Amino acid sequence: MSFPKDFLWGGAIAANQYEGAWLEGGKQPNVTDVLVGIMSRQPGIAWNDETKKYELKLDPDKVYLSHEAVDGYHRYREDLKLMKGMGFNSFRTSIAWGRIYPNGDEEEPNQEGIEFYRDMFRCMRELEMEPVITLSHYETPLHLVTEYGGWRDPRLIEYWKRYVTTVFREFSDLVHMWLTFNEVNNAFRIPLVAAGVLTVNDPKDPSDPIGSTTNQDIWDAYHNILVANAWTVKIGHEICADNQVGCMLTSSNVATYPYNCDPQNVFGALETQRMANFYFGDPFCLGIIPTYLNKVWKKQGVTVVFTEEERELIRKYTVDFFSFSYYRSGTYDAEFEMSGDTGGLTGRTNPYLKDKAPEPWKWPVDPEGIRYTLNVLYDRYHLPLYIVENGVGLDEDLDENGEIHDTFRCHYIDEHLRNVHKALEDGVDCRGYLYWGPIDVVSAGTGEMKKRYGFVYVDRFNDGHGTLERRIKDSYYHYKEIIESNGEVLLKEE
Ligand code: BGP
Repeated sequence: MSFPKDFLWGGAIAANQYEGAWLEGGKQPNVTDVLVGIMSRQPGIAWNDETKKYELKLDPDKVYLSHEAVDGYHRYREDLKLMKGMGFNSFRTSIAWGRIYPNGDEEEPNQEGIEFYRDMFRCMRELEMEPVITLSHYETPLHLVTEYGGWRDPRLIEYWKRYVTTVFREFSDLVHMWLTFNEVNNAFRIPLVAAGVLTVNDPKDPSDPIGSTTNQDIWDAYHNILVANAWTVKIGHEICADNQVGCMLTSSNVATYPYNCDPQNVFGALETQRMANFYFGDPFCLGIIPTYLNKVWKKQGVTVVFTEEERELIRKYTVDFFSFSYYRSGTYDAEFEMSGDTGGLTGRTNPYLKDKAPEPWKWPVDPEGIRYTLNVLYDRYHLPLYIVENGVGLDEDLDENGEIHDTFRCHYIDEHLRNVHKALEDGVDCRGYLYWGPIDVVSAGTGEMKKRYGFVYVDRFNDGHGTLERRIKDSYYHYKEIIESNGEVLLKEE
């Protein structure tokens, strides 16, 4: 048995890490534009004591690489051709909300933004690649955050509905696969980007905006995002019957293993899975708001009330598929703090995992974790699954011949895909593997160029210099071979 006939093979990127042109074509800043890395706790905004509002104030000593990124805004045609060169039949990117509604709360969309994405999606279709489009990949317009506190304010539901209605109307002839909120289940770890939320009414310490964001505001954002997600499914289906709307959650922590069989650790692992993933996954996929949240809310002293109409909406408009990122597993031990970054929470070192990525990031490598994750998600939701992010970031330089021999990356992909295949044999309905990120882009977590995931190298560096020239790495040919054989080449070698 090989991979399914219509399996999606491709790669994934995001507008904010790829396009650059942060103020071109009518776009206004979004939340990632003010951060050097989404894990950073110091956004480039400052409190104005007169207006009692935050306003844009970038740090002149920092290099905001994402502002130019890898210039995808001007180069997507050539880049997409490079992707096609590997045989991609699908490609994931996001629409930067701020290209369509620059401040988020306008009545009318920005035509230039619409034209830009229309051409990009048309180009994907010409190259016979299925566009897989994220509606919000950490890209809430900054104005919505500084003016309203972002998703804590229910008015965002209306602005969001306007935005998604526009893009569904404009692009449903070209795009049928839509992902709602990228990794929104990171809401508590990185509230500003993942949940687009900030406490703007009387923040505790305005010089520490992220630290001043209250749990109540994050839960209000949770509430409003669940409602908005349901509206997205409803509107998407109404505008075009071919539209498939899925959620996108970081699911590295679905694979949270108890460190041992101590019942405390087993239950702790379960609680980590819940609060790192299922608290969003269950409402999105099953239409239910988990009852264990009542205890969490009580403990945190917050009030979260869904009206009967909202519950009904969430129950009725569940997603069509589940898409997710998987980078590594975590290991729960009650004695250790679970901490992490964009790859997920790790906890205690897992003694059974022998492999890890090289310095300096050293993310543990657990290919069997992807099989486990696929099985857990399928058992729970019985929905088509798409892996829309999996990959490895490496510190790479061209050798004396101008080449990059990224054997570690090839090995990483092989092992993960073999486990995807095992999950297929287990009976899981997994329909695609979109590698993160097939061309070097600005890293999400640390905002640098040095951390490269690409099959295609981009000449740009942490200090901002570089020609932006593209070069092919060894992994390009490797992935091409896998795709050409529909994965069979991996199974022969097993
Ligand atoms: C995910 C994000 C991506 C991405 C990837 C790798 O969390 O959805 O945007 O970049 O992680 O993370 P990083 O770039 O920090 O290595």
